[in-house]
Amino acid sequence: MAGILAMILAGGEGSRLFPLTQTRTKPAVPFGGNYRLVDFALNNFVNADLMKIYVLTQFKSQSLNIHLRKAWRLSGIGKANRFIEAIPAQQRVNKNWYSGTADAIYQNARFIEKSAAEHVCIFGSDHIYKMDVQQMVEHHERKGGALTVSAIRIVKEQAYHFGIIEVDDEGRMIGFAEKPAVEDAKTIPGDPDHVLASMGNYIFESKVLLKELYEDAANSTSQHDFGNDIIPKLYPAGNVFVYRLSDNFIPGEPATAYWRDVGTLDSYWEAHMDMLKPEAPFSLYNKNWPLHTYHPPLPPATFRDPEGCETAVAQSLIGAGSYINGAKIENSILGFRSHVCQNVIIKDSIFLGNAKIGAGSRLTKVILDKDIEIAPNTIIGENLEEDRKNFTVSDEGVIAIAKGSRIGF
Ligand code: ADQ
Ligand code: ADP
Repeated sequence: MAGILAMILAGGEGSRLFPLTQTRTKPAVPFGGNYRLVDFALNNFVNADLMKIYVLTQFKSQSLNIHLRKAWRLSGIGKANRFIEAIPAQQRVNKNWYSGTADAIYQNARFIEKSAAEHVCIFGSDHIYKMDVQQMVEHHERKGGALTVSAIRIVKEQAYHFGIIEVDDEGRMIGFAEKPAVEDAKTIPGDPDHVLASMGNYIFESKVLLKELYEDAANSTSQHDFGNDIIPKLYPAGNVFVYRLSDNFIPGEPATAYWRDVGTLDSYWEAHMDMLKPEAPFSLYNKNWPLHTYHPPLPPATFRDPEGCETAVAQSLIGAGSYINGAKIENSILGFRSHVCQNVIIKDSIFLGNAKIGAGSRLTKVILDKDIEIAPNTIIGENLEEDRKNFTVSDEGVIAIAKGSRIGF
Protein backbone atom coordinates (compact mmCIF):
# COMPACT_ATOMS: atom_id res chain seq x y z
CA MET A 1 0.00 0.00 0.00
CA ALA A 2 2.98 2.33 -0.45
CA GLY A 3 1.10 4.17 -3.16
CA ILE A 4 -1.86 5.49 -1.15
CA LEU A 5 -2.10 9.09 0.00
CA ALA A 6 -5.06 10.42 1.98
CA MET A 7 -6.34 13.97 1.90
CA ILE A 8 -9.01 14.67 4.47
CA LEU A 9 -11.23 17.65 3.77
CA ALA A 10 -11.61 19.34 7.13
CA GLY A 11 -12.49 22.89 6.22
CA GLY A 12 -16.27 22.83 6.53
CA GLU A 13 -17.86 25.85 8.13
CA GLY A 14 -20.80 23.91 9.56
CA SER A 15 -23.16 26.88 9.70
CA ARG A 16 -26.17 24.65 10.45
CA LEU A 17 -24.46 23.46 13.63
CA PHE A 18 -24.28 26.98 15.03
CA PRO A 19 -23.53 27.82 17.87
CA LEU A 20 -21.29 24.73 18.14
CA THR A 21 -19.32 26.06 15.15
CA GLN A 22 -19.14 29.62 16.44
CA THR A 23 -15.52 29.18 17.51
CA ARG A 24 -14.41 26.08 15.60
CA THR A 25 -14.66 24.39 12.22
CA LYS A 26 -17.20 21.57 11.90
CA PRO A 27 -14.67 18.68 11.97
CA ALA A 28 -13.44 19.98 15.34
CA VAL A 29 -16.89 19.86 16.93
CA PRO A 30 -16.80 17.49 19.91
CA PHE A 31 -18.88 14.34 19.60
CA GLY A 32 -19.82 11.46 21.88
CA GLY A 33 -18.27 12.79 25.08
CA ASN A 34 -14.67 12.07 24.09
CA TYR A 35 -14.24 12.60 20.38
CA ARG A 36 -14.21 15.25 17.65
CA LEU A 37 -15.98 14.68 14.34
CA VAL A 38 -12.67 14.43 12.47
CA ASP A 39 -11.65 11.44 14.62
CA PHE A 40 -14.07 9.12 12.84
CA ALA A 41 -12.53 9.68 9.39
CA LEU A 42 -9.01 9.48 10.83
CA ASN A 43 -9.75 6.21 12.61
CA ASN A 44 -11.05 4.80 9.32
CA PHE A 45 -7.57 5.31 7.87
CA VAL A 46 -5.40 4.59 10.87
CA ASN A 47 -7.24 1.37 11.76
CA ALA A 48 -6.80 0.31 8.12
CA ASP A 49 -3.06 1.02 8.47
CA LEU A 50 -3.15 3.79 5.87
CA MET A 51 -0.93 6.40 7.45
CA LYS A 52 0.01 9.06 4.95
CA ILE A 53 -2.60 11.61 5.73
CA TYR A 54 -2.90 15.31 5.06
CA VAL A 55 -5.74 17.14 6.76
CA LEU A 56 -6.85 20.22 4.80
CA THR A 57 -8.12 22.91 7.10
CA GLN A 58 -9.70 26.28 6.44
CA PHE A 59 -12.27 28.07 8.63
CA LYS A 60 -11.55 28.60 12.33
CA SER A 61 -9.03 25.81 12.44
CA GLN A 62 -7.20 26.61 15.68
CA SER A 63 -9.12 24.13 17.82
CA LEU A 64 -8.77 21.46 15.11
CA ASN A 65 -5.02 22.00 14.82
CA ILE A 66 -4.56 21.65 18.53
CA HIS A 67 -6.64 18.50 18.60
CA LEU A 68 -4.64 17.00 15.73
CA ARG A 69 -1.42 17.81 17.51
CA LYS A 70 -2.56 16.36 20.82
CA ALA A 71 -4.39 13.30 19.54
CA TRP A 72 -2.84 12.36 16.24
CA ARG A 73 0.85 13.16 16.31
CA LEU A 74 2.68 10.04 15.17
CA SER A 75 5.77 9.21 17.15
CA GLY A 76 7.95 8.43 14.18
CA ILE A 77 8.59 4.94 15.51
CA GLY A 78 7.80 2.08 13.14
CA LYS A 79 7.43 2.23 9.39
CA ALA A 80 9.08 5.18 7.71
CA ASN A 81 7.13 7.93 6.05
CA ARG A 82 3.97 7.86 8.11
CA PHE A 83 2.36 11.14 8.94
CA ILE A 84 -0.85 12.91 9.85
CA GLU A 85 -0.31 16.54 9.01
CA ALA A 86 -2.57 19.54 8.91
CA ILE A 87 -2.19 21.79 5.88
CA PRO A 88 -3.45 25.28 6.62
CA ALA A 89 -5.29 27.19 3.91
CA GLN A 90 -2.61 29.91 4.01
CA GLN A 91 -0.58 27.56 1.81
CA ARG A 92 -2.96 28.24 -1.04
CA VAL A 93 -1.59 29.04 -4.48
CA ASN A 94 -3.65 32.16 -5.00
CA LYS A 95 -5.20 34.79 -2.80
CA ASN A 96 -8.68 33.26 -2.44
CA TRP A 97 -10.05 30.89 0.15
CA TYR A 98 -10.84 27.47 -1.24
CA SER A 99 -13.91 27.90 -3.41
CA GLY A 100 -15.01 24.25 -3.34
CA THR A 101 -13.75 20.82 -2.38
CA ALA A 102 -11.94 20.28 -5.71
CA ASP A 103 -10.28 23.66 -5.37
CA ALA A 104 -9.07 22.71 -1.87
CA ILE A 105 -7.28 19.70 -3.38
CA TYR A 106 -6.10 21.62 -6.45
CA GLN A 107 -4.47 24.26 -4.30
CA ASN A 108 -2.54 21.51 -2.57
CA ALA A 109 -1.81 19.44 -5.67
CA ARG A 110 1.90 19.71 -5.15
CA PHE A 111 1.62 17.42 -2.10
CA ILE A 112 0.14 14.77 -4.39
CA GLU A 113 2.83 15.32 -7.00
CA LYS A 114 5.56 15.20 -4.39
CA SER A 115 4.24 11.95 -2.86
CA ALA A 116 4.24 10.05 -6.17
CA ALA A 117 1.25 8.12 -4.77
CA GLU A 118 -0.58 5.95 -7.25
CA HIS A 119 -3.99 6.53 -5.69
CA VAL A 120 -5.33 9.41 -3.63
CA CYS A 121 -8.15 9.04 -1.11
CA ILE A 122 -10.15 12.24 -0.70
CA PHE A 123 -12.50 11.91 2.26
CA GLY A 124 -14.77 14.27 4.13
CA SER A 125 -14.54 14.46 7.89
CA ASP A 126 -17.93 15.26 9.21
CA HIS A 127 -19.73 11.94 9.39
CA ILE A 128 -20.12 9.29 12.04
CA TYR A 129 -19.29 5.85 10.65
CA LYS A 130 -16.68 3.14 10.51
CA MET A 131 -15.12 1.97 7.29
CA ASP A 132 -12.02 -0.10 6.69
CA VAL A 133 -10.68 2.12 3.91
CA GLN A 134 -8.22 -0.56 2.85
CA GLN A 135 -11.17 -2.64 1.61
CA MET A 136 -12.35 0.29 -0.51
CA VAL A 137 -8.81 0.68 -1.89
CA GLU A 138 -8.77 -3.02 -2.83
CA HIS A 139 -12.14 -2.62 -4.55
CA HIS A 140 -10.80 0.40 -6.43
CA GLU A 141 -7.72 -1.52 -7.57
CA ARG A 142 -9.77 -4.57 -8.59
CA LYS A 143 -12.12 -2.48 -10.72
CA GLY A 144 -9.22 -0.55 -12.19
CA GLY A 145 -11.27 2.61 -12.70
CA ALA A 146 -10.20 6.22 -12.59
CA LEU A 147 -12.36 6.95 -9.55
CA THR A 148 -14.26 5.02 -6.89
CA VAL A 149 -16.99 6.73 -4.86
CA SER A 150 -18.34 5.21 -1.65
CA ALA A 151 -22.11 5.06 -1.29
CA ILE A 152 -24.89 4.13 1.09
CA ARG A 153 -28.61 3.43 0.67
CA ILE A 154 -30.74 6.12 2.30
CA VAL A 155 -34.42 7.07 2.32
CA LYS A 156 -35.52 9.02 -0.72
CA GLU A 157 -36.75 12.01 1.32
CA GLN A 158 -33.13 12.80 2.21
CA ALA A 159 -31.93 12.82 -1.42
CA TYR A 160 -31.71 16.61 -1.69
CA HIS A 161 -28.79 16.70 0.79
CA PHE A 162 -26.54 14.33 -1.18
CA GLY A 163 -25.06 13.30 -4.49
CA ILE A 164 -27.41 10.63 -5.84
CA ILE A 165 -25.91 7.77 -7.81
CA GLU A 166 -27.13 5.23 -10.34
CA VAL A 167 -25.10 2.07 -10.93
CA ASP A 168 -25.13 -0.81 -13.41
CA ASP A 169 -24.83 -4.48 -12.45
CA GLU A 170 -21.06 -4.26 -12.32
CA GLY A 171 -21.09 -1.35 -9.89
CA ARG A 172 -20.21 1.19 -12.57
CA MET A 173 -21.63 4.66 -12.10
CA ILE A 174 -24.14 5.39 -14.87
CA GLY A 175 -25.87 8.42 -13.37
CA PHE A 176 -25.10 11.13 -10.85
CA ALA A 177 -27.04 14.17 -9.63
CA GLU A 178 -25.67 16.47 -6.94
CA LYS A 179 -28.40 17.28 -4.42
CA PRO A 180 -31.40 16.77 -6.72
CA ALA A 181 -34.95 17.69 -5.77
CA VAL A 182 -36.56 14.68 -4.05
CA GLU A 183 -39.02 14.16 -6.90
CA ASP A 184 -36.15 14.06 -9.42
CA ALA A 185 -33.93 11.68 -7.44
CA LYS A 186 -33.44 8.30 -9.15
CA THR A 187 -34.40 5.53 -6.75
CA ILE A 188 -32.68 2.16 -6.51
CA PRO A 189 -34.27 -0.25 -9.05
CA GLY A 190 -36.86 -2.40 -7.26
CA ASP A 191 -36.58 -0.23 -4.13
CA PRO A 192 -38.73 2.85 -4.82
CA ASP A 193 -38.34 4.39 -1.35
CA HIS A 194 -34.54 4.50 -1.34
CA VAL A 195 -31.69 6.11 -3.22
CA LEU A 196 -27.97 5.46 -3.34
CA ALA A 197 -26.14 8.45 -1.83
CA SER A 198 -22.53 9.45 -2.28
CA MET A 199 -20.75 9.56 1.08
CA GLY A 200 -18.42 12.23 -0.30
CA ASN A 201 -15.43 9.84 -0.18
CA TYR A 202 -13.36 9.38 -3.32
CA ILE A 203 -10.40 7.27 -4.37
CA PHE A 204 -8.77 8.60 -7.52
CA GLU A 205 -6.03 7.35 -9.70
CA SER A 206 -3.54 10.19 -9.12
CA LYS A 207 -2.84 10.92 -12.77
CA VAL A 208 -6.54 11.30 -13.55
CA LEU A 209 -7.09 13.44 -10.46
CA LEU A 210 -4.28 15.86 -11.30
CA LYS A 211 -5.39 16.18 -14.91
CA GLU A 212 -8.99 16.84 -13.84
CA LEU A 213 -7.97 19.36 -11.20
CA TYR A 214 -5.84 21.39 -13.61
CA GLU A 215 -8.62 21.39 -16.21
CA ASP A 216 -11.21 22.33 -13.62
CA ALA A 217 -9.08 25.18 -12.28
CA ALA A 218 -8.90 26.67 -15.76
CA ASN A 219 -12.68 26.45 -16.21
CA SER A 220 -14.23 29.74 -15.17
CA THR A 221 -17.78 28.32 -15.13
CA SER A 222 -16.93 25.55 -12.63
CA GLN A 223 -17.81 25.70 -8.92
CA HIS A 224 -14.64 23.66 -8.33
CA ASP A 225 -16.49 21.01 -6.40
CA PHE A 226 -16.24 17.22 -6.68
CA GLY A 227 -20.00 16.70 -6.50
CA ASN A 228 -21.01 19.53 -8.80
CA ASP A 229 -18.24 19.45 -11.36
CA ILE A 230 -15.68 16.64 -11.31
CA ILE A 231 -17.91 13.55 -10.93
CA PRO A 232 -20.55 14.64 -13.48
CA LYS A 233 -17.75 15.25 -15.98
CA LEU A 234 -15.94 11.95 -15.33
CA TYR A 235 -18.56 9.23 -15.01
CA PRO A 236 -19.96 9.23 -18.60
CA ALA A 237 -16.60 7.80 -19.79
CA GLY A 238 -17.55 4.61 -17.92
CA ASN A 239 -14.64 4.21 -15.54
CA VAL A 240 -16.08 5.52 -12.30
CA PHE A 241 -17.10 2.78 -9.86
CA VAL A 242 -19.15 2.69 -6.70
CA TYR A 243 -18.21 1.02 -3.44
CA ARG A 244 -21.07 0.20 -1.09
CA LEU A 245 -20.46 0.73 2.62
CA SER A 246 -22.63 -2.35 3.16
CA ASP A 247 -19.84 -4.41 1.51
CA ASN A 248 -17.31 -3.24 4.09
CA PHE A 249 -16.70 -5.78 6.83
CA ILE A 250 -15.34 -5.01 10.28
CA PRO A 251 -15.40 -7.96 12.71
CA GLY A 252 -17.69 -7.30 15.65
CA GLU A 253 -19.76 -4.59 13.94
CA PRO A 254 -23.55 -4.86 13.50
CA ALA A 255 -24.71 -6.26 10.16
CA THR A 256 -26.23 -2.95 9.11
CA ALA A 257 -23.65 -0.29 8.36
CA TYR A 258 -24.16 2.95 10.28
CA TRP A 259 -23.45 6.31 8.61
CA ARG A 260 -24.79 9.60 9.81
CA ASP A 261 -24.45 13.09 8.54
CA VAL A 262 -24.40 15.27 11.64
CA GLY A 263 -24.64 18.58 9.83
CA THR A 264 -27.62 19.98 11.74
CA LEU A 265 -28.35 20.29 15.46
CA ASP A 266 -31.15 17.75 15.05
CA SER A 267 -29.03 15.13 13.29
CA TYR A 268 -26.16 15.76 15.72
CA TRP A 269 -28.50 15.19 18.64
CA GLU A 270 -30.08 12.11 17.06
CA ALA A 271 -26.71 10.47 16.37
CA HIS A 272 -25.87 10.87 20.06
CA MET A 273 -29.16 9.31 21.05
CA ASP A 274 -28.39 6.38 18.71
CA MET A 275 -25.30 5.63 20.75
CA LEU A 276 -27.41 5.31 23.89
CA LYS A 277 -29.83 2.76 22.50
CA PRO A 278 -29.58 -0.68 24.14
CA GLU A 279 -28.59 -2.25 20.80
CA ALA A 280 -26.46 0.72 19.76
CA PRO A 281 -26.13 0.79 15.96
CA PHE A 282 -22.80 2.53 16.46
CA SER A 283 -20.69 0.95 19.17
CA LEU A 284 -17.79 2.53 21.00
CA TYR A 285 -16.70 -0.82 22.39
CA ASN A 286 -15.50 -2.90 19.43
CA LYS A 287 -11.93 -3.92 20.24
CA ASN A 288 -11.34 -4.56 16.55
CA TRP A 289 -11.94 -0.89 15.82
CA PRO A 290 -10.50 1.24 18.63
CA LEU A 291 -11.59 4.85 18.35
CA HIS A 292 -8.42 6.82 18.94
CA THR A 293 -8.66 10.35 20.23
CA TYR A 294 -7.12 12.67 22.81
CA HIS A 295 -7.81 11.83 26.43
CA PRO A 296 -7.03 14.61 28.89
CA PRO A 297 -5.28 13.53 32.07
CA LEU A 298 -8.38 13.29 34.27
CA PRO A 299 -9.54 10.95 37.04
CA PRO A 300 -12.50 8.57 36.50
CA ALA A 301 -15.99 10.02 36.86
CA THR A 302 -17.20 10.22 40.47
CA PHE A 303 -20.79 9.58 41.60
CA ARG A 304 -21.86 10.58 45.10
CA ASP A 305 -25.03 10.23 47.17
CA PRO A 306 -25.03 13.19 49.55
CA GLU A 307 -27.42 13.21 52.52
CA GLY A 308 -31.02 12.87 51.31
CA CYS A 309 -30.47 12.82 47.54
CA GLU A 310 -29.38 9.85 45.57
CA THR A 311 -27.57 9.88 42.29
CA ALA A 312 -29.27 7.83 39.57
CA VAL A 313 -27.74 7.51 36.11
CA ALA A 314 -29.45 5.49 33.38
CA GLN A 315 -28.72 4.97 29.68
CA SER A 316 -25.94 7.54 29.69
CA LEU A 317 -22.23 8.09 29.03
CA ILE A 318 -20.35 10.19 31.57
CA GLY A 319 -16.92 11.59 30.78
CA ALA A 320 -13.74 11.40 32.83
CA GLY A 321 -13.24 13.99 35.53
CA SER A 322 -16.99 14.38 36.05
CA TYR A 323 -18.48 14.83 39.50
CA ILE A 324 -22.13 13.87 39.88
CA ASN A 325 -23.35 14.79 43.35
CA GLY A 326 -26.91 13.62 43.97
CA ALA A 327 -28.42 14.13 40.50
CA LYS A 328 -30.65 12.19 38.11
CA ILE A 329 -29.24 11.71 34.63
CA GLU A 330 -31.11 9.87 31.94
CA ASN A 331 -30.42 9.24 28.28
CA SER A 332 -27.61 11.77 28.13
CA ILE A 333 -23.96 12.10 27.18
CA LEU A 334 -21.89 14.26 29.50
CA GLY A 335 -18.40 15.09 28.28
CA PHE A 336 -15.31 15.37 30.46
CA ARG A 337 -15.35 17.39 33.67
CA SER A 338 -19.14 17.73 33.99
CA HIS A 339 -19.94 18.94 37.47
CA VAL A 340 -23.57 18.31 38.40
CA CYS A 341 -24.89 19.43 41.78
CA GLN A 342 -27.67 18.14 44.03
CA ASN A 343 -31.24 17.57 42.84
CA VAL A 344 -30.42 18.32 39.23
CA ILE A 345 -32.40 16.41 36.61
CA ILE A 346 -30.82 15.97 33.16
CA LYS A 347 -32.64 14.21 30.33
CA ASP A 348 -31.89 13.64 26.64
CA SER A 349 -29.00 16.09 26.78
CA ILE A 350 -25.44 16.38 25.53
CA PHE A 351 -22.64 18.24 27.32
CA LEU A 352 -19.47 18.81 25.34
CA GLY A 353 -17.35 19.23 28.46
CA ASN A 354 -16.52 21.28 31.51
CA ALA A 355 -20.09 22.23 32.42
CA LYS A 356 -21.19 23.19 35.90
CA ILE A 357 -24.87 22.76 36.72
CA GLY A 358 -26.18 24.41 39.88
CA ALA A 359 -28.37 22.55 42.37
CA GLY A 360 -32.05 22.04 41.56
CA SER A 361 -31.76 22.77 37.81
CA ARG A 362 -33.64 20.75 35.20
CA LEU A 363 -32.33 20.37 31.64
CA THR A 364 -34.17 18.52 28.88
CA LYS A 365 -32.95 18.02 25.30
CA VAL A 366 -30.18 20.56 25.71
CA ILE A 367 -26.76 20.67 24.05
CA LEU A 368 -24.26 22.53 26.20
CA ASP A 369 -21.07 23.52 24.47
CA LYS A 370 -17.91 23.63 26.61
CA ASP A 371 -17.26 25.77 29.67
CA ILE A 372 -20.89 26.60 30.52
CA GLU A 373 -22.12 27.45 33.96
CA ILE A 374 -25.80 27.15 34.86
CA ALA A 375 -27.10 28.86 38.00
CA PRO A 376 -29.03 26.85 40.62
CA ASN A 377 -32.75 26.18 39.91
CA THR A 378 -32.53 27.01 36.20
CA ILE A 379 -35.05 25.23 33.98
CA ILE A 380 -34.31 24.74 30.29
CA GLY A 381 -36.25 22.64 27.81
CA GLU A 382 -39.71 22.71 29.37
CA ASN A 383 -40.97 25.86 27.64
CA LEU A 384 -39.58 26.18 24.13
CA GLU A 385 -41.17 29.58 23.50
CA GLU A 386 -39.25 30.98 26.44
CA ASP A 387 -36.05 29.13 25.49
CA ARG A 388 -36.20 30.51 21.95
CA LYS A 389 -35.74 34.00 23.37
CA ASN A 390 -32.39 33.09 24.87
CA PHE A 391 -30.94 30.18 22.94
CA THR A 392 -30.75 28.53 19.52
CA VAL A 393 -33.66 26.06 19.26
CA SER A 394 -33.85 23.62 16.31
CA ASP A 395 -36.93 22.52 14.36
CA GLU A 396 -37.18 19.41 16.52
CA GLY A 397 -36.80 21.33 19.77
CA VAL A 398 -33.11 20.72 20.47
CA ILE A 399 -31.73 23.65 22.47
CA ALA A 400 -28.09 24.59 21.90
CA ILE A 401 -26.12 26.90 24.18
CA ALA A 402 -22.89 28.61 23.13
CA LYS A 403 -19.49 27.86 24.58
CA GLY A 404 -18.60 29.79 27.71
CA SER A 405 -22.17 30.95 28.50
CA ARG A 406 -23.19 31.70 32.06
CA ILE A 407 -26.93 31.18 32.40
CA GLY A 408 -29.24 32.47 35.11
CA PHE A 409 -26.72 34.53 37.07
P1 ADQ B 1 -21.68 18.36 0.99
O1 ADQ B 1 -22.42 17.77 2.12
O2 ADQ B 1 -22.20 19.65 0.42
O3 ADQ B 1 -21.63 17.31 -0.22
P2 ADQ B 1 -19.22 19.69 1.36
O4 ADQ B 1 -19.77 20.90 2.00
O5 ADQ B 1 -18.72 19.76 -0.02
O6 ADQ B 1 -20.24 18.48 1.49
O7 ADQ B 1 -18.11 19.11 2.34
C1 ADQ B 1 -17.43 17.90 2.12
C2 ADQ B 1 -16.26 17.80 3.08
O8 ADQ B 1 -15.30 18.79 2.76
C3 ADQ B 1 -16.59 18.05 4.55
O9 ADQ B 1 -15.82 17.19 5.32
C4 ADQ B 1 -16.21 19.49 4.79
O10 ADQ B 1 -15.79 19.68 6.15
C5 ADQ B 1 -15.09 19.66 3.85
N1 ADQ B 1 -15.02 20.97 3.21
C6 ADQ B 1 -16.04 21.69 2.71
N2 ADQ B 1 -15.60 22.80 2.12
C7 ADQ B 1 -14.25 22.76 2.25
C8 ADQ B 1 -13.21 23.63 1.85
N3 ADQ B 1 -13.50 24.73 1.18
N4 ADQ B 1 -11.94 23.30 2.18
C9 ADQ B 1 -11.67 22.16 2.84
N5 ADQ B 1 -12.60 21.30 3.24
C10 ADQ B 1 -13.87 21.58 2.94
C11 ADQ B 1 -20.65 16.31 -0.41
C12 ADQ B 1 -20.77 15.75 -1.83
C13 ADQ B 1 -22.09 14.98 -1.98
C14 ADQ B 1 -22.15 13.89 -0.92
C15 ADQ B 1 -22.03 14.53 0.46
C16 ADQ B 1 -21.98 13.48 1.55
O11 ADQ B 1 -20.67 16.80 -2.77
O12 ADQ B 1 -22.17 14.41 -3.28
O13 ADQ B 1 -23.37 13.18 -1.02
O14 ADQ B 1 -20.80 15.27 0.56
O15 ADQ B 1 -22.12 14.11 2.77
P1 ADP C 1 -12.71 23.64 21.72
O1 ADP C 1 -13.83 24.38 22.35
O2 ADP C 1 -12.92 23.34 20.29
O3 ADP C 1 -12.22 22.50 22.55
P2 ADP C 1 -10.66 24.96 22.96
O4 ADP C 1 -10.98 26.31 23.44
O5 ADP C 1 -10.59 23.88 23.96
O6 ADP C 1 -11.57 24.66 21.74
O7 ADP C 1 -9.38 24.99 22.14
C1 ADP C 1 -8.78 23.81 21.79
C2 ADP C 1 -7.39 24.04 22.13
O8 ADP C 1 -7.00 25.24 21.49
C3 ADP C 1 -7.15 24.16 23.60
O9 ADP C 1 -6.02 23.38 23.92
C4 ADP C 1 -6.91 25.65 23.79
O10 ADP C 1 -5.93 25.86 24.77
C5 ADP C 1 -6.40 26.08 22.42
N1 ADP C 1 -6.76 27.40 22.03
C6 ADP C 1 -8.00 27.92 21.90
N2 ADP C 1 -7.96 29.18 21.46
C7 ADP C 1 -6.67 29.47 21.31
C8 ADP C 1 -5.96 30.60 20.88
N3 ADP C 1 -6.61 31.71 20.50
N4 ADP C 1 -4.61 30.55 20.83
C9 ADP C 1 -3.96 29.44 21.20
N5 ADP C 1 -4.58 28.32 21.61
C10 ADP C 1 -5.90 28.32 21.68
